[in-house]
Parts: sequence; structure tokens; C-alpha cells
Amino acid sequence: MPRFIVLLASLLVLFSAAASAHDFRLGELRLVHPFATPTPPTAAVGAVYLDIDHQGSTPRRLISARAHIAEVVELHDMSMHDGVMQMRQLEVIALPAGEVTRMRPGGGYHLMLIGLKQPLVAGERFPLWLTFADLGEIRVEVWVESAAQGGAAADAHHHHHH
Ligand SMILES: [Cu+2]
Repeated sequence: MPRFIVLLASLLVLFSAAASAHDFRLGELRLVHPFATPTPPTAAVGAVYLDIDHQGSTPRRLISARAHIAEVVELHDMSMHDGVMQMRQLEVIALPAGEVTRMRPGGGYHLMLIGLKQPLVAGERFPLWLTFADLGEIRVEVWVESAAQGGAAADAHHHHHH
């Protein structure tokens, strides 16, 4: 009986994740739809993406991130150098005032989960803490879903609010 209820609850979570997006607010920052793409069972790394909609007039900076499911979380940028995709660690991610900083699989900014303690399974969720200079720390919930699904949900969320 209890097993049946747990199964039903997890199906409901999957269903709602497919149909919606989520966001968080810290001061004038709106943190839109944090998501992570699924990983193979033995993967040591993963990546988190979110859009940061900065609706204020003072430039802000994301300075660190952490999560229970990874030993460290690094701020990364991925770009092409001489035809090769390369990732580099950033000290900060600068957030220009009045702009949306987008993170998407395939290139650019992302949050790298290093020393992953468990695989990222589609439909599951996990907490992540983000620290911004002068604004402090906020806990957000990361949804594990495909690159296409996560990107589409984040895009749709912007259209909905603007
Ligand atoms: Cu990376």
C-alpha cells in the first residue's frame, strides 16, 4: 500500500514537470527555471542551467554555488577555441542590469556539478544554493529534464511574464 502511494506521487511530479516551469526571486533578480540534464549512471559531472532576469539598475554578480549532490559546483563558460569546445572556470558570472543572462546546454555559461554523488535522473529534483555579491544566498530547486524540455520551459516562462 505505501509503495503504491509513493509511485503515484512520483508520476504526478513527472507530469507536472512536463507541463510547467518554476522560478525564484532574490531582490531584483528573478531566477528562472533552474534545470539539469540527465546523466549516465556512472557520470562524475553534471551541469545546471537557469536564466537570471535582472530587473534592477545595479549590475550584480553570481559568485558561488553549492549542492549536496556534488562535491563542488563551479561557475563555467563553454566556448569554441580553434575548433574545440572548451570549458573554463569563472570567478564570477557578471549580470548586467536590465538584462536576462541565459544558460543553455551546448555552450556559454553553466554551473558545473563536479564529484557527482548520484546520477541525475529525469523527473527528479534537487536543491541548489546560489550566492550573489551584496544580495546573499538563495536556495533554488533544480528540475532534472532534457535539454529541449528545460530550454523550452525557460523560454516559455519569459514569454509568459513579458
Ligand atoms: Cu563546465
